[in-house]
Amino acid sequence: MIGFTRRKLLGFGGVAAGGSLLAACDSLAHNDGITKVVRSAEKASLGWQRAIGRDALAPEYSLADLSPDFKVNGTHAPVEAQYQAMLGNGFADWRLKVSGLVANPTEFSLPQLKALPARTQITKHDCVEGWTAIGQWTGPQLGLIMQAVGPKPNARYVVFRCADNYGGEASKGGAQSTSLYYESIDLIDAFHPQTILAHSLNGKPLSVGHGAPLRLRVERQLGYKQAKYLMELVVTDSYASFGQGGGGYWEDRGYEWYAGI
Ligand SMILES: Nc1nc2c(c(=O)[nH]1)N[C@H]1C(S)=C(S)[C@@H](COP(=O)(O)O)O[C@H]1N2
Ligand SMILES: [Mo]
Repeated sequence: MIGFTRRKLLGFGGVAAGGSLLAACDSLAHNDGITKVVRSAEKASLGWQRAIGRDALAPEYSLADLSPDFKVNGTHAPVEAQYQAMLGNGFADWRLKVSGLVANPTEFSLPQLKALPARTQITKHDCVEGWTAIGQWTGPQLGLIMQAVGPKPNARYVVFRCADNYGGEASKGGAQSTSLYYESIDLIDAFHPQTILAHSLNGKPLSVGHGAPLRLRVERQLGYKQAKYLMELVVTDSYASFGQGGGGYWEDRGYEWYAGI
């Protein structure tokens, strides 16, 4: 296993420049399934590789700037039986499924995702409701996952399927909504260096409130894009057939699809 310092330095850019994910993480190299996936991803097509490099960064902060209390918003604890069962089992049965327009559909366990080179970033979360909070997020770059599964040339978006029905909590009126939370971003944001699948906040595994076991951080966009309780990533050429077609739970209710800060 690579050391912490090297792991910290190995951003997606570093991996891409080195040309090999295998060199980046020895423990993954011992996993045959992932080795195969990663090898074939190295023959990726130019179509999606052009998306790499449009990487103006959102501001990053220091440890001294961390908010003492990072508010929990939206779903606080998914009521869905499937989620409750996975939580009860410490997420041992949870898998992140990656499907759609990819060369190698793959399922990642939490230990596998935690073994990948990670990025740690201290950023400001900005909710449309008017509050902000600064937190330190850690997890593998989505670009690394995308490189492993190999988007097909016609791939344009990544759709994030979540475990929670936002309206399902009693405090929000019970089963008023029948649609699970979802979000989508384009491949430019998917390959942005600050777009990570975070498993930790402020150095600790995500709490249920903040989206355990895994959530999206896409730092140039607003709070509602930061999908919690990730279950599945679908790579697609259009998000029209998901939810009500707006590209996300709140987009279906009138919010902007590109929620730039
Ligand atoms: N799955 C899911 N993701 C979600 C939400 C939600 O209700 N469900 N709420 C969104 C909104 S509006 C915000 S501001 C942030 C809140 O994240 P936090 O609870 O970690 O502060 O998550 C976003 N992602
Ligand atoms: Mo929000």
